[in-house]
Amino acid sequence: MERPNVQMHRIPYSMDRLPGEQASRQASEFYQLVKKRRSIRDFSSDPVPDDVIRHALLAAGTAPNGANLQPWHFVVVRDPAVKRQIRLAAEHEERAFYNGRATQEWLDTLAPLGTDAEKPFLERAPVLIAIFAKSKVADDNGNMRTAYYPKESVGIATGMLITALHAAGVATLTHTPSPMHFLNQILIRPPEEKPFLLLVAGYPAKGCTVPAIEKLTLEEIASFV
Ligand code: IYR
Repeated sequence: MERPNVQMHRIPYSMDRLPGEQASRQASEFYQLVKKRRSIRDFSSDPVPDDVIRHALLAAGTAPNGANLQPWHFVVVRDPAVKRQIRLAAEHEERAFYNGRATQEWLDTLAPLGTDAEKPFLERAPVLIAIFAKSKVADDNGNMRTAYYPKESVGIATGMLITALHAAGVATLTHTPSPMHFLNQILIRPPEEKPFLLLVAGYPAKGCTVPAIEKLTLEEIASFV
């Protein structure tokens, strides 16, 4: 079948070519910034400015994605009553996880991190961002179209969101109670939006601690050919 002539209008694009030394410095400085990021579970209830959340979401929305269909939706939850509903539903799933759904191998792997089915941070943290991946997106005429690579796209956007929040001094926790379809019910999202992740955002509480973990070395995570 012949393809219709629907080529998009094109515009020029260029990037400033940084001198080598400056590029090295900026790459190194970026690494120094992101390596300080840690997932936390002990959140302060101090609020995060709306403007910070809004800009971090705008940054996430610039992520590369399948056919520019932008198959994501972010629900920012600050209402204590809604946070409570989410906590209760998540803890219900987590109890099933810790009391039988998870394999013994999985539980053994998690044991050093000290996690359990109690999720008080879902109420205490000032912001929860429920992230949905759309399997279908509406086109200009309102017709539903298949989205391509939704999980990859939303995964990249989520990474950018986490990094943008970290750069603004906001800590996060990627939380994935499983299954997560209770988020569709509580947040009234349509079935073609699949809950991808619940991002908890806020500031570390006084006395917050994190596990003393180590990251793999460059040689361990990368090879050069
Ligand atoms: N979702 C559970 C279990 C859990 C799983 C992994 I993989 C983690 O890195 C951490 C926790 C929970 O949130 O407790």
